[in-house]
Amino acid sequence: MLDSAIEQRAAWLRAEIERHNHAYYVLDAPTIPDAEYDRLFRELQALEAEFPALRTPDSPTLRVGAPPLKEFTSVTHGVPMLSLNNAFEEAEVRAFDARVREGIELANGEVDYAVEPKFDGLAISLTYRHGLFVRGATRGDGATGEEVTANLRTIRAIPLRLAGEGWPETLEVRGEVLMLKAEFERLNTRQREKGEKEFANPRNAAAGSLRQLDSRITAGRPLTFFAYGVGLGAGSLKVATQDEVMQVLAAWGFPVTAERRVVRGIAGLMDYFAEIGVRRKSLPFDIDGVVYKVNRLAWQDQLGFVSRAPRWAVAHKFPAEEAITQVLSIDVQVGRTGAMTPVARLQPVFVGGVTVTNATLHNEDEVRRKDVRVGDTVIVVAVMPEQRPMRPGRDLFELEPLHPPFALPTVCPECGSAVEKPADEAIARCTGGLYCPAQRKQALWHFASRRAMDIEGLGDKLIEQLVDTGLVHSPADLYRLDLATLAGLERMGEKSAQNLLAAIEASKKSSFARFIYALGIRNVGETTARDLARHLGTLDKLIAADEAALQEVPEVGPVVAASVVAFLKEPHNRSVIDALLAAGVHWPESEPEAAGPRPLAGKTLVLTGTLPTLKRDEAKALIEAAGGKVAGSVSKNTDYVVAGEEAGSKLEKAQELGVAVIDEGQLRALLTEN
Ligand code: 5U1
Repeated sequence: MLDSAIEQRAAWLRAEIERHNHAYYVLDAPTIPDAEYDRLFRELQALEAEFPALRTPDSPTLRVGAPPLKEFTSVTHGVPMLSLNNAFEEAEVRAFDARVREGIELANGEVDYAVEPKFDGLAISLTYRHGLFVRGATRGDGATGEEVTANLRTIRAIPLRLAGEGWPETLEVRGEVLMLKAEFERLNTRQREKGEKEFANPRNAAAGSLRQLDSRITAGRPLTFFAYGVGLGAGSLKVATQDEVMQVLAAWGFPVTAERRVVRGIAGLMDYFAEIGVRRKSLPFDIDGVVYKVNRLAWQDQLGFVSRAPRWAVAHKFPAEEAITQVLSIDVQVGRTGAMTPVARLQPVFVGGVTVTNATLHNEDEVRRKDVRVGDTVIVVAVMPEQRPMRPGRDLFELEPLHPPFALPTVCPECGSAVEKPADEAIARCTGGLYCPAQRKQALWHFASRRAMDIEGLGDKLIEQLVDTGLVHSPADLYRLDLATLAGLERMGEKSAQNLLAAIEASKKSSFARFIYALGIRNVGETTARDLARHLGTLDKLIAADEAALQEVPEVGPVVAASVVAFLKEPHNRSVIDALLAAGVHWPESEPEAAGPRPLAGKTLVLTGTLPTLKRDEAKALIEAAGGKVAGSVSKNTDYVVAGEEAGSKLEKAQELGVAVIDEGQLRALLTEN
């Protein structure tokens, strides 16, 4: 049994500590010296340690964090958390105000708006039952978020028990968790001193702190909170305006910003925007705009929502920050599929809360269009050609640019293979698919996949290990792995290693079609690989085929033909193919498809509408067996359009281009010609 004097003392300590927390963290007006606060806190901790039954869910000692969670659980918000529509220009704010006035049918007069800064933090929802904080969650997708109660308990600005009276049985309070700029600087100094990673900006620091499974870490981070609205329970507040909602929240112990106001009409909104814009830098927290809300709650109800955003509120955002810097070099990055992306390396510049050192330039055409060059001065990356470094030209009176226009390299910077850029594509690619280190993991994954060489047990994680440890550079290296090496890998037992070796061995016996597919040639899927295998029969013939010969294969057009030729022309790929054959990869020899009469050889046909007796697949198979090709669309290269019932735009296109249109009977006649 607990002594009631001890219970009373614990209750008094809880109330006293929380009173000081509120004074310090919410009102920013400390009432006792830190040492005295610490003494009260330690006394309560000692009492709770001795008499665990004293621990109540609103005890301030819980603010030091709890043992780590395994994972966050997801929770459904009682009322969805809304998002805000954005306005960037005055015209958009005017349009918002006009929609509001139209929605509430206010022909004359102006609307009062409750306005406040738009905090650059993380939106959260706090649930109180009978005045006690019971659950806190992140916004998530608005309908469900992650439960972060233990972490939110550590934030001293969040009341664990509501002050005042008149709160609904269940209350959801919405607001933003953030880190004050000064606290952020102090935290980064501490991180630096401890040799730990610094945070890029207060928002990242707040997000990283809130998403900790170990709330003891969150407890050590200086987070704060501002309330700005009510979810569940809003209906039972006895108030008529947004401004009164904020006053009620403040009375219940929540921090609300002192920067909020009620303003009238467009002029009021624009004045407030200008005022906060001027004071933005000196505010203690980061903001990315201001929020305008129709003040009268009855009008808010009348206006309602469109999808997830209220019609009665809008975020007026500040323009994105800009900074001027210099292009130091333009490098080329090779992606997993061989796509080459030019990237500008910049003189590091701090903008929008992060240090920018690189900027993607998307593709070569984009670089040319913007004419970005080394040495150029850029606003993050809008080019300022007038400041381009120049040197005297041949003609003494003219200057010429110091650096030439950007051009992609003709060979891949990662592996030295040739670069291919189809005329009608924006993206250039490295052709060394089997060999290029940038494409290695993707190439191996594809090579081993079920429809390719079907190496069971060779998944993403293992490929990652094999490549990262330098054991495998190309698919041919797979066939050199031995039991001791594999069994020595992390998370790989002897039995799994044996199974994998058996699967690699079994994959040596393949088919020509699978082998072609496994090479991962761009634009060559499983069906095309089968067509190529069927029509060419041998690897030698495939390698010897030029683009024209390849286009003889049904379904193979100029794009596929060019990809195949580029891939097989690349010596690096050829050596990997040779190594695969030398390792024992093989398939039954077959002759190219028996040569019967081929009345449609070299002809391209397009099928449209419903034919009287032949299904689409049957017609296609008959045409291909007769040596013809079936294309998906009509062009001037089409020889015949085979039209059935309800033929559509393809028929019109054929007539427009003067392509011969035939019916099923005429098709059958063509098929039997010799
Ligand atoms: N300051 C503030 N930020 N903010 C964000 N108020 C505010 N209100 C919001 C959101 C999403 O939503 C209400 C309009 C529901």
